[in-house]
Amino acid sequence: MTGPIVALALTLAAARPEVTKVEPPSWWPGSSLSPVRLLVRGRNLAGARVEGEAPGLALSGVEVNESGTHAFADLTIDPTARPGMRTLRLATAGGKANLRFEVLPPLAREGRFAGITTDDVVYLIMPDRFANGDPANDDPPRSRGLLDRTKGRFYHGGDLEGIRRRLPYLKDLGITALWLNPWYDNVDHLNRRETYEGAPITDYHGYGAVDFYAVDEHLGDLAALPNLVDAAHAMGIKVVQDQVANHTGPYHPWATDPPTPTWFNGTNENHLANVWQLWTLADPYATPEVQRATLDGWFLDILPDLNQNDPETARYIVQNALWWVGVAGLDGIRQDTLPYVHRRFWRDWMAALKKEYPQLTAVGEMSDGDPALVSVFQGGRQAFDGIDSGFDTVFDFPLYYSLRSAFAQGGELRDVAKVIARDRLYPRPDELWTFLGLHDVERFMNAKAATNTGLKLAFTTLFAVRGIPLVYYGDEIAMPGQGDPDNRRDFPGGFQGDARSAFEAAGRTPQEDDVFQHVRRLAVLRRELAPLRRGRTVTLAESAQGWAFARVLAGDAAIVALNNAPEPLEIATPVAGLGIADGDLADRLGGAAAQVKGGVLKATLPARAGAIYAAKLSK
Ligand SMILES: [Ca+2]
Ligand SMILES: [Ca+2]
Ligand SMILES: [Ca+2]
Repeated sequence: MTGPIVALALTLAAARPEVTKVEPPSWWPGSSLSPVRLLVRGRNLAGARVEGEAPGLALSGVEVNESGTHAFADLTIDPTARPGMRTLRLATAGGKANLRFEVLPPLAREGRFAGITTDDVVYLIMPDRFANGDPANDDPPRSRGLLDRTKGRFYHGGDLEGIRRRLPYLKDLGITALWLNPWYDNVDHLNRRETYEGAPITDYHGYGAVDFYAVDEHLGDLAALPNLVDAAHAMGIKVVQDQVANHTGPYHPWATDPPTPTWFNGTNENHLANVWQLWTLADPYATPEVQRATLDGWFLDILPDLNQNDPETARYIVQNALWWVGVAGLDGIRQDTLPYVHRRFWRDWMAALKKEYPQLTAVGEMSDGDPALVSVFQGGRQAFDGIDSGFDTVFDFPLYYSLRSAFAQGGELRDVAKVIARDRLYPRPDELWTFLGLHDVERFMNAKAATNTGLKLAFTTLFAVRGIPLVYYGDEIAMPGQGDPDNRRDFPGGFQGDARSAFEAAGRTPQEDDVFQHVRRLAVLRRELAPLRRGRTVTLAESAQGWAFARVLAGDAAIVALNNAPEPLEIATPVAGLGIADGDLADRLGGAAAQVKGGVLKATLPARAGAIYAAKLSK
């Protein structure tokens, strides 16, 4: 017995340390975040210490986890450190391992980190499904066999370079900001943990990160990203990254080898499943036990839930967000699954981002139809729990449901007005991100009563009500699609061999071009009429299928009149209180003019149509 044990001990003592990953791989001098907390992954790191020096860098306080697979250390970057690759050395009793780290030149702030405002029109793209700019990465050597355009849940070949090449299309449409679904590296093989009808899928959608510091090889690489961002900025288009702080993909290396024992809420073998009880998170009477499965449970019972109460995990996530913004020059962050992370963490996360990038904005996904619940997650005031998360804004899911109901499902327009009437619940309702569709819901055109006319009227409403309008790629050409993944079809003309290109007028069907031209016109109007972007809202008249409101800014107003009935609607609404003088007002959407006489605006709207009248105010 004695012999083998001695031999094993000798083997362990002699095991050489290895470093396989350094996170973050780079940083820049002069950052408000200092020191940088390094997370080094490898093997045999027990007892590691820093040896030698690297110019401009100081590494200290190395801590290694019990299994010797992860080391944490504080890295201080001298403000005068010159850009370039550095090699630091970790030494153990078993030997030495190099650790590579790059000092980057900080990006110029001019034209970057700008934040998304009510002046913007945002366009959401699922990068795999929009345009293929680089066929060489369609079926990459390291992840062969995941490409199949006939399958909804396989990669289709779209990439960052494809988006870059289509920027002129987006510019022409009137888009000023892009939100891209996650570009993190996702698993290089089939996802056999999440199956449909017994068949495995791929993580083409990007929400299953296995590396938070890399771009998926199907979409491009770390060079393609700033190429896209810089080209977009040069055209006046901002870029928003989709980040996921709640969970990792099922195949992230941490799932079987966490850096700390409490890195996740539970383990692969022993964890709670998420029960989606969102309302409990804003229930003033709820105990932590009631909320636990919603905050700490694993999505689909398979996505490892990050534990932001572990200070190391929290630092990792904050740094990761800062790193992407800093290396790519991003303007905003869309945060996935916002409510499933506790609000104290968001307060700290947001504060760290604002400290470095005061204009940067973050929008959170709080998917629920009740403004009373959604509004709790928009920062700017203390909520019932005493916490002001500071989180800039959230998506307006309540308005989305009402727009769909009124314009695609045969419902009433007054339900849209009723949602707006609850704006008092939000700290800043004007900054809500409004939308008709996105990647998680059935396409507008697949609803039971959807028509081109209804879609155009919905877009008119979207571009005229308060908020920051978001267009889901393809909705501007009335693209159809059922739920996930059929709602993520390839944009026609984005892929080699496509029979036609909807990126060009000649390649669009009359129905597609009809909607495209309408959205384009609305974007122009929004640019020309400042009240549509920045004006306060004044409700003028409401009925079951009629609605008139004004957006008022200084000496200007935009009067918006909407008729969702299948017959013409006569409207007569007092506007003298706004200071609108008598006379004719042209419909900037091309319809008949309205008459203001004796302080009353009169107009006849055709069936299912909207009008936007611009007016000067006398007071
Ligand atoms: Ca490609
Ligand atoms: Ca990958
Ligand atoms: Ca969680």
